[in-house]
Amino acid sequence: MNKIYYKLRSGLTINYNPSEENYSIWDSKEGWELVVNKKLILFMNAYSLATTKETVFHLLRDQFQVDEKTSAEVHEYLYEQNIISEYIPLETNVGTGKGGIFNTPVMSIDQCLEGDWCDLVFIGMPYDLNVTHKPGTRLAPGYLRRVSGSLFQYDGTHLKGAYDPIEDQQKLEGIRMADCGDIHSVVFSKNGKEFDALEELIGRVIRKGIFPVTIGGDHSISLPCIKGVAANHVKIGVIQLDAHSDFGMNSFDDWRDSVHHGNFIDAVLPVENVEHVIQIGIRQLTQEKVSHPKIIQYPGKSVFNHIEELKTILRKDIRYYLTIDVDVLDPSIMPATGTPLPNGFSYIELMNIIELITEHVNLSGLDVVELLPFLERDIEGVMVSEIIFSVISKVMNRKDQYEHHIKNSNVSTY
Ligand SMILES: [Mn+2]
Repeated sequence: MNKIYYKLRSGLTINYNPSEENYSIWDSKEGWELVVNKKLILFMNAYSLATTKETVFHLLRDQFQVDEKTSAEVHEYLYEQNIISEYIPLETNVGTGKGGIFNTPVMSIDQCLEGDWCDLVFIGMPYDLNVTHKPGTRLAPGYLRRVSGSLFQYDGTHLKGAYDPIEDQQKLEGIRMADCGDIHSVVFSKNGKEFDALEELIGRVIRKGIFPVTIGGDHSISLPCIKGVAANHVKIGVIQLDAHSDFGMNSFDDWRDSVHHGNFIDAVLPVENVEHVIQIGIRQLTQEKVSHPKIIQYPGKSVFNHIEELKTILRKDIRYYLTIDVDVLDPSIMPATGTPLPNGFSYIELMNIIELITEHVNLSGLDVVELLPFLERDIEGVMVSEIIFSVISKVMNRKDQYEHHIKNSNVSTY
């Protein structure tokens, strides 16, 4: 039979009141306070590490001659008062749930960050207030959670990953993943606190050495992602696969008033430690030519004529963030997007670029944006799932190297 473990709840504060000669326990989260005697505090201490009821009884019997009946009563009391709660050790907890991207377990971000078991998290950002044309990308995270399982089913118990018959290779073997759900709000506000929440979340994930995969949402959600990644590295580069440059040579007084999905790069460029933004696939018509010292652009499919040049531009000594706007693909294969443009990448062209990028740089994060799903059909969702699978399996393949950098750089990786 499985043992049941209990553990002291986190966030409790103990105060000694000298005048009353008693103690009080205060829960800062829920706001209650409970006056208790010293003996109960000693009882509570016994649960500071996850333990069983029986272990606590044996401990306290030897120390304070507590009998079994009293021990059981006090245990019940602590449990009813919500001072101790059941504890499920992570090793058995991870992987039992389902419902996330690739059927990964859905769990809180605190669970993802506890210990060092987690390699990769999916984050949903169902935000499309910043579209200039057609909303609906907010539905993409939920849609991908439903559809992605038909491409790959994560098995958190055996961690076998998946066998790819084309490359004759086992992928994502031993990699632990979770889905920490959506950044949520009853009502989203334009460039509001949900952006701050996403930025902070990405920062926490990065500092833990976990690879974040954010599912948009419109393209403006890349701004908080990039800021969160940039804040935790000395320098980063951004690689943007997109039909549109999302850049207009604007300087914003307040980005919160002005940023939308067609200009968010204007807010990325001033981020000091963003070394450069490499734009691939751009084919949108603009009023006039615009350029910026930090932007390196390979319009349309021109990148394929400049592969060697690109390899020399991609730096080995900095980290990169990859943002994939699905409209980089040709609308004949990817019509599920808000602002499609003809003559985009074929699927294999996109895969070739992804291969080149993942081989030549160290990625610190990925987002996939602008997927505006036709909810009644799965094909575009499966395609985007395969794009995500392709990037993460290549990045995780290099995980040893990745961890090496984290360990040797004290939080801030180069
Ligand atoms: Mn875009």
